[in-house]
Amino acid sequence: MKNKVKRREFIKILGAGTVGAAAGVSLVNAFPASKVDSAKFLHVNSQEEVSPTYCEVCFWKCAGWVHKKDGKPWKITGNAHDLNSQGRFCPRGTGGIGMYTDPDRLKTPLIRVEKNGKQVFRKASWDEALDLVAERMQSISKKWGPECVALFTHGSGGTYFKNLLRGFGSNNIAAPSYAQCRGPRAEAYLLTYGEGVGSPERTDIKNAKCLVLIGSHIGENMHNGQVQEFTEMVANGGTVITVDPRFSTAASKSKYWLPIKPATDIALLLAWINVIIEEELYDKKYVEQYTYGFEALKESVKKNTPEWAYPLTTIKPHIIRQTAREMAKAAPSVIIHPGRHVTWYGDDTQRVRAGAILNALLGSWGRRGGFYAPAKAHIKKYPHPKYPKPKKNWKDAFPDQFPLANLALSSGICDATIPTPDKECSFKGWIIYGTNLIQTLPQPEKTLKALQNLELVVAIDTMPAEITGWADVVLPECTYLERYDDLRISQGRQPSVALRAPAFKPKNETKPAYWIAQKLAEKLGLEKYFPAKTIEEYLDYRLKSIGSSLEEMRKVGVKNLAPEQDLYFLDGEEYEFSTPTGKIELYSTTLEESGFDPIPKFTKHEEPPDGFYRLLYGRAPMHTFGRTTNNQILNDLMNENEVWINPKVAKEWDISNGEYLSLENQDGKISNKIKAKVTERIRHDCVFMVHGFGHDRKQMRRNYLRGADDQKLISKVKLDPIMGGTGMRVNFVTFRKEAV
Ligand SMILES: Nc1nc2c(c(=O)[nH]1)N[C@H]1C(S)=C(S)[C@@H](COP(=O)(O)OP(=O)(O)OC[C@H]3O[C@@H](n4cnc5c(=O)[nH]c(N)nc54)[C@H](O)[C@@H]3O)O[C@H]1N2
Ligand SMILES: Nc1nc2c(c(=O)[nH]1)N[C@H]1C(S)=C(S)[C@@H](COP(=O)(O)OP(=O)(O)OC[C@H]3O[C@@H](n4cnc5c(=O)[nH]c(N)nc54)[C@H](O)[C@@H]3O)O[C@H]1N2
Ligand code: SF4
Ligand SMILES: [Mo]
Repeated sequence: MKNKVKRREFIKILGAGTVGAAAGVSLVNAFPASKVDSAKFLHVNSQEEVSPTYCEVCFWKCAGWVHKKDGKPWKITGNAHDLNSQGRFCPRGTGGIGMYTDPDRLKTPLIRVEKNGKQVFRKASWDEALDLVAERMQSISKKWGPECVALFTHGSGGTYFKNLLRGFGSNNIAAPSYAQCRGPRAEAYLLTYGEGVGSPERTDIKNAKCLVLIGSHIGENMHNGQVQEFTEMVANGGTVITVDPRFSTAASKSKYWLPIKPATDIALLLAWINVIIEEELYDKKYVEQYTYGFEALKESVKKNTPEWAYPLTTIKPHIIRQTAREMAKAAPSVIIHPGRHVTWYGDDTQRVRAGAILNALLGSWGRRGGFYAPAKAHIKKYPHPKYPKPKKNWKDAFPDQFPLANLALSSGICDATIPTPDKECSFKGWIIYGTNLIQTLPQPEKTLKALQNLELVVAIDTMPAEITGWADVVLPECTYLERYDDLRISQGRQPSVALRAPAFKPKNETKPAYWIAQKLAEKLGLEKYFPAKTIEEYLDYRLKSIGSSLEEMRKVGVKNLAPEQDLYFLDGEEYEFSTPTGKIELYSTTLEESGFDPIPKFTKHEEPPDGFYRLLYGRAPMHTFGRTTNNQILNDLMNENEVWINPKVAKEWDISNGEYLSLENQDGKISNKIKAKVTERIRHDCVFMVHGFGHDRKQMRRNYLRGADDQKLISKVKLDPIMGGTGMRVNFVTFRKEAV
């Protein structure tokens, strides 16, 4: 197929406000101590108003209250009845007001036009912008079928666009939180236990006596409820074992820090399994009753002794034995944390499975201080007609690959948009909701190439993020503080429901996602999929099905739906797991059938060449990816990232602490300038930086060229053959003293 699309140029979006015009005082106060229920103060002061919300600064979705004083934003606090937040917000959540006040926000719909031979955006009315989107979607549908329009989504408002796209006839809906994040974990637990760990995770951390963190950097990874449970566990004297090439915040709270050589975790996990089996430290009764394939596992790990693992991992054999015994001593109140962002080296499903197997040997699934059985909320959906059945889906572009992927791969859709000699590209239109694909997907040059092959690119965002510069149509959403959204329905020890209601009127011409999707549906003749006239009607219907109402939820914000019950297995309780054998599969029959190792094995990964260091990345407590770096309140706390370098390495390169330099990767990709942080807290064979910095769009004036973007250096990935996750820690960098 000839590419008829005119080459898409990046367009800058001109900002209007003045830098620094946003609300002044820093509202940030990490975990403010107040556990007071703000609802009680509803009428204390006539100038103070509160309205319920759940936070959108990350996807933990804490419920809280937005406070206004004299109609102006004041602060956000936690809802005392909310189990996700325990009544306290994290620093990012309290800084959420900065999303609303950001002067650089998108303000009006924009359409790409050509002016004097140059592509520019012109302001458009909602009607014009949505007419154009509808017209192009219909034209793509006529020529290639509705399935050739894909949706990328991350965030609450994505729900309505999913509904729209399914009604349109496509189920090509992908989130980066699968192939770039949790996908391998979802599949590894499904293969082993027949179900996933969910979000918030079903880990009973507060009752655990021993917690093993493989990379998971709790504390920097600031998922509120989890951090609070971690703190409680540590305060109660629980043992933490942290495996991380970097001395993370979690490592600083640990009894054992195992500074493992990156990319060798499977070797350590197999050695632990070996010790637990050889020293007969496993839960015999549990293993016999609930698991399948123990003998095969025992045989398979015979050779994986601590002595075997030592030269691979650099962790001494006696430490491997000691830590295995610590776990066994705490069993079954022990958790090998399943991780969250687990797309590291391409063998990620197998690594997470090795941890899942260890949990089974220690008998922690279904046990207090291990993994509890979460209760789920049952809330009626608003009825709508059946969706048409799509004739094809993204998997058709990869007939022999990733057999066990259960969700669409965002990176896969990107690949299937670039035509190759043997394959026509399948996608002609992208609708992008709340995900900055340029910084989010690895191999950004591939993303740019795909963008050139599209007839329609729509970006629905709140900020002029990188991705919006590549769109044909930019649709400005109002922030979460200016809109209703679908209910937050959480699983957990108790299921719960939370309401987000607008605290402020949408600024400028911005609109909520529900409104945008519904209007677009009307233009496509798909209004039957949005039968509720307004979101208020939609929410009220759903809430009435649990005996509540929109009116009540506006007052209480959160409802916990049932008392805690049946969190753990009763002693010897019969239980059928949803796996092919009905047991916890130490030996995976599904993996065997699909031609993969039924028991995880260690394979060696490529090592950095001389003068190069493995590039690792992670989180900072006060930021969520790139979505908060332009937020004044959070930018005040951290306005650039640094590259962590071991002092020995720094000495070799004559790099001093605080010096600016650039990084260059194995393919000659060069980063923006970044400050060196010379520290003993990282191994000599790797460097580390926080993801989400290094924006290069002038329209975001506060984060422009602040720090470096790790994604620019991720030009290589290793795909997980089981489910298509993109292993991203396979890039090596060296230093360029002359910073660019
Ligand atoms: N190199 C590298 N890549 C990574 C990661 C990494 O650590 N390093 N992490 C991976 C992981 S774990 C994940 S989950 C993904 C996350 O990837 P993304 O979810 O894409 O994260 P962001 O980069 O923050 O992009 C969010 C976009 O949503 C916009 N936005 C914020 N609020 C709203 C809203 O209310 N409405 C709308 N419409 N838009 C909004 C922001 O302005 C921003 O453009 O990235 C993955 N990719
Ligand atoms: N503040 C904040 N919190 C967040 C987010 C955020 O953006 N900001 N994002 C949320 C999201 S979507 C996700 S998915 C999670 C991600 O949070 P996690 O799941 O905790 O992230 P990881 O990438 O697994 O962990 C990064 C850690 O892994 C270490 N590491 C790197 N390579 C290796 C290795 O080979 N072996 C071992 N053992 N360790 C290694 C790094 O040094 C770093 O400490 O965080 C969530 N929480
Ligand atoms: S953990 Fe923090 S940023 Fe995430 S939802 Fe909760 S308060 Fe918001
Ligand atoms: Mo993630």
